[in-house]
Amino acid sequence: MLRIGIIGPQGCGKTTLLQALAPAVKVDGGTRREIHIGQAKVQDARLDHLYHIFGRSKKVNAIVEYVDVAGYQRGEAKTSGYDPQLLVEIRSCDALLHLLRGFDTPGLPDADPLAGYETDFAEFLISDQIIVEHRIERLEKEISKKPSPDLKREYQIMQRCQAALLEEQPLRTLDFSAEEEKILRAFQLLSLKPELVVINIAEEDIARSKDIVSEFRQTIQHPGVEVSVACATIEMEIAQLDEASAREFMDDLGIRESALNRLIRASYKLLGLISFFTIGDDECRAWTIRNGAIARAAAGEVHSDIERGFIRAEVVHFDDFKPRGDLAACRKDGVRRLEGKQYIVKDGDIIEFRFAV
Ligand SMILES: Nc1nc2c(ncn2[C@@H]2O[C@H](COP(=O)(O)OP(=O)(O)OP(=O)(O)O)[C@@H](O)[C@H]2O)c(=O)[nH]1
Ligand SMILES: [Mg+2]
Repeated sequence: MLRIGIIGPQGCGKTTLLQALAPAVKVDGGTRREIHIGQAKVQDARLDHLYHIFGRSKKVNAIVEYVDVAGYQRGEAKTSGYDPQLLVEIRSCDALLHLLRGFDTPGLPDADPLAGYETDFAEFLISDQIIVEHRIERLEKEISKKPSPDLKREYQIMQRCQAALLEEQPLRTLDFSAEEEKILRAFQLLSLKPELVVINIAEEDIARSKDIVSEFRQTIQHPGVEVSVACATIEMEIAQLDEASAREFMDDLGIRESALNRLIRASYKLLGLISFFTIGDDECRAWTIRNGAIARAAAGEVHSDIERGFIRAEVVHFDDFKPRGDLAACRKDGVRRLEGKQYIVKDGDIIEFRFAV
């Protein structure tokens, strides 16, 4: 399961946001610091439609997993900086939801999300630089002892990284081949991770959301970084209400849509994930795979037996299904067709696997 790390300066609202995103938070004990993990449902109007049309008893949404690696109790965190252990935890995440404090808190400096971002940005670059430099030193030694094409190639990649970092360029802005990316993945470099910046704004700033985002974007123009806003305390309240009360609460505050669904969808995209659907005997279900995955891998998500015994996949895209509303009609019109195991699954495919075990 791919994971998004909720990171950001002390008191920026990480724990509050995680609770809003995924109320059922599991706590991993055992380590020096607690790690909070939450699974958020990915709302998907297409799945809702299928569930409605097919009338199955259960609907199963795709999920995104979030982790609040800081896991401090309130007020326990250090005033600034990320300690080395915390950076190790952040490195193990697949993407980052970088939360910034945009509201004032007694006892903390005035809210300055831009400054907060720049501080973290600099710290992450330095941390990457240290890793890259160590690796370069190490490779130089190894190459001088026993040179090999693999070592030399890695050396070149690391030198490219080093040059970029010295120019204060995050690594995610460089172009790497799939093979180079694979080599780099082992080093878990922070500035290579896709990042979603979320400014946690004060309740009274909700009406100014758009301006706040565009101000931020004007100053910080890092490619590969998305910017968004949310008000974590409000979102937590909305998440705890039933649908009707939530609607009323949002109307009172002049909020059209909860930010959570938007954030979850953005997170999903950030991780490079897409959904395909299955219509089972008793459930309509959305499954998650990486963008670019083949039908056989999709089968493996559902069950390892289906992957092993894969024969064919019968596929129709949701957009072709919707106007017809019936699988047989889709087949008749040729939009529902058989695909082999190498077929590249598209976001929104409705798939029935044929397999033999
Ligand atoms: N006004 C306002 N207060 C917020 C918001 N989000 C969080 N807070 C408050 O800010 C304080 C810190 O929130 P936490 O969620 O504990 O922040 P954190 O990032 O987990 O903090 P550490 O784990 O200590 O780094 C709490 O008192 C929250 O109620 C927000 O959107 N608006
Ligand atoms: Mg916390």
